[in-house]
Amino acid sequence: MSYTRPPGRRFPREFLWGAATAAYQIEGAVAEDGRGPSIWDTFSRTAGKVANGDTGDVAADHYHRVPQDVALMGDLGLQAYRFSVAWPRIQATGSGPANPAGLAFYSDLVDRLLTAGIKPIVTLYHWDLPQTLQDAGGWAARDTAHRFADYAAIVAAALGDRVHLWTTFNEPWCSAHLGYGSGEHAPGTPDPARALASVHHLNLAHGLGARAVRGVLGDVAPISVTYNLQVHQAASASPADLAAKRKLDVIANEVFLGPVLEGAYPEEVFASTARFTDWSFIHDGDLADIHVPLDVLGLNYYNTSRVAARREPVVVDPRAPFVPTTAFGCEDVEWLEQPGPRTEMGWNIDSRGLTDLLLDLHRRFPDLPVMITENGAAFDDRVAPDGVVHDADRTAYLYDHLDAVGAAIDAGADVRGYMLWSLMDNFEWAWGYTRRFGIVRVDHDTQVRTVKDSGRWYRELIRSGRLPAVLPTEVLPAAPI
Ligand code: GBH
Repeated sequence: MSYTRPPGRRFPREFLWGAATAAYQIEGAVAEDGRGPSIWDTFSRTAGKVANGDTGDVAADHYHRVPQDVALMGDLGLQAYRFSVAWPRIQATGSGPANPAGLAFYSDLVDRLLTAGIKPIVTLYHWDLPQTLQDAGGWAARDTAHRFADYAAIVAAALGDRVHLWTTFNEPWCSAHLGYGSGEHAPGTPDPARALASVHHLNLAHGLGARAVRGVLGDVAPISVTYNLQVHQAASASPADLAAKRKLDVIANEVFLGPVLEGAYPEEVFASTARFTDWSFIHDGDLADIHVPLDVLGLNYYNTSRVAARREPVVVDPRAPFVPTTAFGCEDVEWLEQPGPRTEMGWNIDSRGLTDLLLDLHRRFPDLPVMITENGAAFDDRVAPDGVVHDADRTAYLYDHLDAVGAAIDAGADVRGYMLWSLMDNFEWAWGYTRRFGIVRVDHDTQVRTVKDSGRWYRELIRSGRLPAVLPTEVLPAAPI
């Protein structure tokens, strides 16, 4: 009897293959050409906040290496490149006239990408708020949303129709919940009332920013927002565990999806957070401003979590000091250990969660196309004697997740592309340079770039547009890039 291998997965012809980065994580040059300080400069220089005291002062020195980095993207065969614009390069203090040198940097990058046949996908905000705006209240201050709209209009006017897709925000959950909830990210000041005000002002800024971009470029300007929607799996089908899952879905996901895509906050959140705020920062007309039609929903996906209702009744003393957390008002919910393998971040590997998420979104928003704007993994890369990183673990992670994307597409989900995180090793926020997500290795002393095995595998995947039926155990040796 002969066995025929399944042919593997062929992706749609127009499916965009790319890779992603973010300004503070790769650029360096933090005090050059008029760039002002951001909250991440301040945070990374505060003792105890970032591993090893690392900062983005040099990062991958991308600011000085654009020609060679774009050439590298071309060698990898990328069809799109997702990067972010550093607000403090454009407006050093977050308001006032544009800094021509900052605009010139991104304009040159966009031109070089287009010359190389690579579509630019621009994120306007990937966490580097100008410090001056933080001093005036940061995202907890309503005015920051208006400042963002001004900034968005400036960038839209400068880069114009050369941009393939605009993204207002990368993971506003992180800005609000990690910045003001757990304190793991800048500004690092746990305060649930300010966190929830920040949620609303980030939503407002998204709406005003999207309107500003369309005000400059017309309604044809393609606009998206990127969320790290969290896939909470209930530990059982009991009503209590399902309610626990819903409570976390609301505080992590629905506070963004609701207003942005449906025009309303989920009612439950007002009760579950009443101890912290009365939500009076929502003004008349805000929800109409926030609820703008989007062309694409961006999704960053890494892992899943398992949740349950606590067995013991939980009594919360309203006068007790706030215990830093990202799950405001969810003291009665507990996280359970996820089984299975983990990446170097300690995050579990669960590619089926991505298929489930894509299909849930497809059922709920059938007309809204999705793009995977980040997916990837940190592993303990070793440089082999031949000078290359044989990162079979990363390739396997990418393979499984692309297979999960393919499964969702086959079941009807409209997924337009995949931006791998990340193009190159970089400043991994609170982990500094101790974690590596790149398909290109960066030697953080010499800045030398070396394509890893996963990068060569990705190049072949892009070339063929086909995910093989099985992951080759030997990941494309020879053929150095
Ligand atoms: C993204 O955020 C960022 O956009 C990017 O800049 C960053 O470099 C990249 O990911 C890698 O970190 O509760 O232990 O199960 C990732 C946001 C939020 C994803 C927390 C994982 C749950 C971890 N992350 N989340 S856990």
